[in-house]
Amino acid sequence: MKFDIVTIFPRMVEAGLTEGVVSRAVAGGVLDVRVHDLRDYTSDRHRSVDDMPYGGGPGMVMKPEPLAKAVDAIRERRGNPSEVVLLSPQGKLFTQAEAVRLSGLEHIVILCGRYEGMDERVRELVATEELSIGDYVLSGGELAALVILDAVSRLVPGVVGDAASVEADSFSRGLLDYPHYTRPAEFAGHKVPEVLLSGHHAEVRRWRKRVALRRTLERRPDLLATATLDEEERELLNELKKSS
Ligand code: JF5
Repeated sequence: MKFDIVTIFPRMVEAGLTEGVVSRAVAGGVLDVRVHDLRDYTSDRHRSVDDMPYGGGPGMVMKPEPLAKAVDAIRERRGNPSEVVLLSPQGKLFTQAEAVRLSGLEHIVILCGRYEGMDERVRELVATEELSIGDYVLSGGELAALVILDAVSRLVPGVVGDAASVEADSFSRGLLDYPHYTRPAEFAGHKVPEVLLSGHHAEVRRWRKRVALRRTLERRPDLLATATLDEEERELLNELKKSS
């Protein structure tokens, strides 16, 4: 899968590509990631990427021309992308379902914003969609681009070694994860739940389901509306709702 990331801080994005599963997938050729310096697509002496807002107001706005030129150059050198994603707090929320959708595409361009925002014509003419990674303000889209790259990449076959661990991930199941334990069996007075040491596999599965459901009910009840529950999980959830 191909990714092209356009930014005024290429080293910030590259720094996020030097460790972990994504970096190994890039090294192994499963992912093809290029980072582009937006200033390479400016045409003035100062390599300006921003300018004052029409109508006044605080801060600066990203100019449309360098972003349009950068995407044109990517098209010529790397082929026609499946999507051109603009990252901003105004975008549609990026969820695991969105990560699954994007992981099925061949080539994604990501545009990182900075300053107070982008000229609206970038949305109209350059981007094909606008995504937000959550309801908070970042200083720029670079960290959001790394978040999207990571979440999408781990769904691409061959990026995460163990496919079962991708499948088991919290949001793939639509519920929060159950608690995990490893040795020692007691740490600072806190014991590992007895059932996990018992060797009763059916009991372990049932306990994990119950605790995952209880956590989801307490912390993220919104997830229960869309989660697909099996028979046993529906029963456990009804019991939990009665006792709470
Ligand atoms: C950005 C102008 C983009 O702050 C964000 C963001 C928050 N959630 N998802 C993305 O993007 C950076 C800053 C300023 C445009």
